[in-house]
Amino acid sequence: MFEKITAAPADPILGLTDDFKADPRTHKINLGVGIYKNEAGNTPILATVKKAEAILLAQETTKSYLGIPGTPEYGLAVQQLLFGADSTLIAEKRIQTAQAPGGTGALRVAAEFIKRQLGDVTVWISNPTWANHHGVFGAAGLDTKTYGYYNAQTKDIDFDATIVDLNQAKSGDVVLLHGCCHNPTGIDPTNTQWQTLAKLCLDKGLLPMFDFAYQGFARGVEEDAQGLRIFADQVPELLVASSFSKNFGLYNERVGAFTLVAKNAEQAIISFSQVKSIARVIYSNPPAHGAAIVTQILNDAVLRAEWEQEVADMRDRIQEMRVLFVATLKQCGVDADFSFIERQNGMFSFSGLNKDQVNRLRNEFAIYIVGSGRISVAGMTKSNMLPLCKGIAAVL
Ligand code: PLP
Ligand code: TYF
Repeated sequence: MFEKITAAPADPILGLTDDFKADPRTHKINLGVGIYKNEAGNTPILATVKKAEAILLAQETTKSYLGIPGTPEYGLAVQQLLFGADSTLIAEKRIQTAQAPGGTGALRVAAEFIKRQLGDVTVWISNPTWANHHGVFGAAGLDTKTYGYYNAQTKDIDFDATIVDLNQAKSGDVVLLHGCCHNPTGIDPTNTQWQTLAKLCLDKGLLPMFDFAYQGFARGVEEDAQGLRIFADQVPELLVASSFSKNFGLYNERVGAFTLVAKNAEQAIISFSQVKSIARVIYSNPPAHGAAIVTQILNDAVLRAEWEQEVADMRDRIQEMRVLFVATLKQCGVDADFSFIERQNGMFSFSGLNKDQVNRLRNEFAIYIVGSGRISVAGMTKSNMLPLCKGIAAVL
C-alpha cells in the first residue's frame, strides 16, 4: 500500500536545523531557526521556569486529565497578559481562552473554528510570513490570500500595499496579524498604523486574528500588546493565538493558547463551546506541565517580576547583537547600508541576501540562513560575529 506514497518536502526552517546538526564543520553558525541563544550559544531553561517547576514538583498531587480548555487559572493569566490585568473585556466576560499545544496548536484550533463556524471565508496573510501559516490554514480547508507587507527597497513596511490589498477583502474574511516582532521581517506597524488597520477591519467587517508568538521581545511584555489592545478597543470580535515557546523558553513543552473575544458574554460562551468540541477531536485535552509553569510564574508577583527581567535580558541581548552586527559588517568592509537591522524587532530580520549568497554562505562558510534571506539575530553571539560578518562580506 505504501509504495504509492511520495516524499513530502522538508519544512524550510526545521529541515535546515537537521542539515545543520549533520554538518561536521565545528565552526558552523546557525542563524536559521528562531530559537533564543545566550552569549555561550546555548538555549538554557529560564531560572523562573526552574523555580516554578520545583514548586510544582513539591505540590503536584495528581496527573489526572485537565479539562478540554486547560485550567481556568491559566486562561485568566493569558487574558491578563494579552489585554491587561484591568481589562474591561475580562470584567465583562467577553473573553474565553483554551490552552493549546503551542502557538501552532492554537493556530490550528483557530483555523478549524473559522472553517466550521464562519464558513468559506478567506484568510489574509502578510507577504512574507512565517513558513507554516499558509499550511495551517490550508489544512483546515480555508483559502488564503496575501497582502503586501514588505518593501524590499526601503526595508520597511509597505503600508500602502497592505491597505490596498486588504481593501480587496470581503466582509467576514479574516486578517492574520503578527502581534509583534513580525516573522520574518522584524517590522511592526506603528500605533497609528495599528489604528488604521483596526478601523479598516471595523469598516469592512473583517475579523482580526493575532498570532502572538514573541510578546516581550520587541519593547516589553505590556508594550508589545499595544497593537492588540488598540484593536480590542475598536473591534467587537477578534481571535488570538498565543505561543509561550519563546518568551518562557518552553519550546518543547508545547504551551500556547487560543483566545476569542466576542460581543458579549453569552456569545463568548456559545462560541467557546465550539472551540472545545474542536479540541476534543484533535487532542482531547492539553498537556499540563508547561501551562502549569506559566500559570505559576504569572500569578506569583516575585516570579513574575523575575521573569519579566529574564525576557528583558533576552530582548536586550538580541538588540545588542543587532548593533554589533551592523558595526562588524562595516568593519569587514561592507559598504551596503545594513542600519535597518538595528531598527527591527525580535529574533528576525530580512538580510536582503539572495539565494545564491545564502547557498555560498552555507557551502563555503558553514553559515546557515533560511533561503529567503531571513536571519535569526538570536543566534548571533560576540564570538561568532566576526566569522559571520567576514563570510557575509565575502559573498556580497
Ligand atoms: N507563529 C509564529 C509567527 C512563529 O514564529 C512561531 C514559531 O515557532 C509559531 C507561531 C509557532 O509557535 P510554537 O512553536 O509555540 O508552536
Ligand atoms: O520561524 C521560526 O524559526 C520559529 C520556529 O515549522 C519554527 O517560529 C520554524 C518552523 C516551524 C516551526 C517552528
